[in-house]
Amino acid sequence: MFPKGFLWGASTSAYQVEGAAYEDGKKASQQDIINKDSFQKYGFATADVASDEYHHYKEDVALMKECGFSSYRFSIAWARIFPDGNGEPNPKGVQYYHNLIHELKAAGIEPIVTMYHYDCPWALVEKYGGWLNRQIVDDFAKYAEFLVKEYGKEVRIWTTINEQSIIVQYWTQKCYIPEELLDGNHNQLRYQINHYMNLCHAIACNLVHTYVPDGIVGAALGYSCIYPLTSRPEDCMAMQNAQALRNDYYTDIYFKGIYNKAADTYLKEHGLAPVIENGDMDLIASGTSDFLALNYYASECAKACPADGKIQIQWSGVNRSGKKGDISGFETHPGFYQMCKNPNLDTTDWDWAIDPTGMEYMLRDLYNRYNKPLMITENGLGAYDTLTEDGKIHDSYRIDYLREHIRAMKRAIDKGVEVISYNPWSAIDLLSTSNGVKKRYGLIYVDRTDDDPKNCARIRKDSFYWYKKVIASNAEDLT
Ligand code: BGP
Repeated sequence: MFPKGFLWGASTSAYQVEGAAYEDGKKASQQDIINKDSFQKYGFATADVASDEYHHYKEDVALMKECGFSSYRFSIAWARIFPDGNGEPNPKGVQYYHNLIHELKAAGIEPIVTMYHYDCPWALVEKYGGWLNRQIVDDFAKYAEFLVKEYGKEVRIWTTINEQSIIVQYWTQKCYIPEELLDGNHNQLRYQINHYMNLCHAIACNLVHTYVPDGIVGAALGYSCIYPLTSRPEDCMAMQNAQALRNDYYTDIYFKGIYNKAADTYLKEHGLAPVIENGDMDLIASGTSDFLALNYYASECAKACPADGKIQIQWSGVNRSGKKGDISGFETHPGFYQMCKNPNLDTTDWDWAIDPTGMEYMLRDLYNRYNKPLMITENGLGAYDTLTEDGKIHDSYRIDYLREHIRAMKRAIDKGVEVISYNPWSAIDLLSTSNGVKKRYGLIYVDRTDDDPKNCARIRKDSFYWYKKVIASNAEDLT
């Protein structure tokens, strides 16, 4: 059974919903630049308008209230607060989030705030390369301190950095990385960026603990449980290797303050390990997390692979077309593991394996190992939706997906796992990180296309009405 007071809601991120990319003093983030490029190359929408939540936030909060949300997870755009990344705060940007938070609180909705969701201010990229430079740790620290002091009276639940593991894997979508670093010889930088993020995460945890009296804080991690392709011992070992490098490498930092040994050894053997300065590990160990927030969409599968060959990370696992099977290959670490398709699972049109049981597996495994409360801050089905002539969206496929994942979460809770909240992706349709706006996740439809933002009218999908019943019954009624 879901406990009384369980937080139900949904999730978004700033650059994917807000729009108003250059309004009221905001300057570009790296996502404004990356998404302009994706528009040119693939025809995916830019972040200029996105879902225009900046202008629709009152309407959106009213819809969340109607649906019964008791929480809403959103992120703050660093470049709206500090347009130049550092220096003077932008009063209008600061006010926008006060307005949003007040609107939510007045509707009885608890804000769950993410400090950083892929959108480094472009000014810092221009100044020193953004995340490629250790200087960002100082600027992030100032930004995080500003946030907790400014909003800490109203915001109790904080997540620090969104999806470090996914930033490592898909660094060009999530960070601005100059062309000349993409030839495969600079993969160490992925782990260096991650190290800077670990420092930032620890600093942010300490800030919340210092300035937010009843505050709780943790990272939001993109997490897939990993199965072995077969029961051959070699595949099972490869699964353990993949688990170490893709998952434990992050969770061991958050909860134990150490780099996972197997992953660290592998990275050192291949010249990929980050440079660590004196005092870094002490700082990391001091910034303990109160919970782990999980973004779970799909499980993964790994198999053994020969020791000769090249490390393949760049462009692995990307499907841009939205046609099943059109995937650009699989991450390979020769002699360690290779990711592969799980023949037992159906996938979305973008080749993400649909696996509700994986949610239960993940929750039980993480709780067994770390014994800390868990939150689901993302989970959802990216799909093509059709707006019918009479203005409806019949997304039964999304309802099926969410229902089975809620059931899986319930099974984990019934076996003793402490889960605090469920915030599927996404509250409303928004700009996908990899596929424009035609890949939709929302409970609420946003009427726009990749090349035409139209008026971004909001329309409740069938899943909205279904989720409303789920919340009202604390998930007793999932029909
Ligand atoms: C997570 C991100 C989100 C999001 C989601 C779906 O990795 O935290 O920002 O968009 O995945 O991914 P996509 O948009 O690429 O379909």
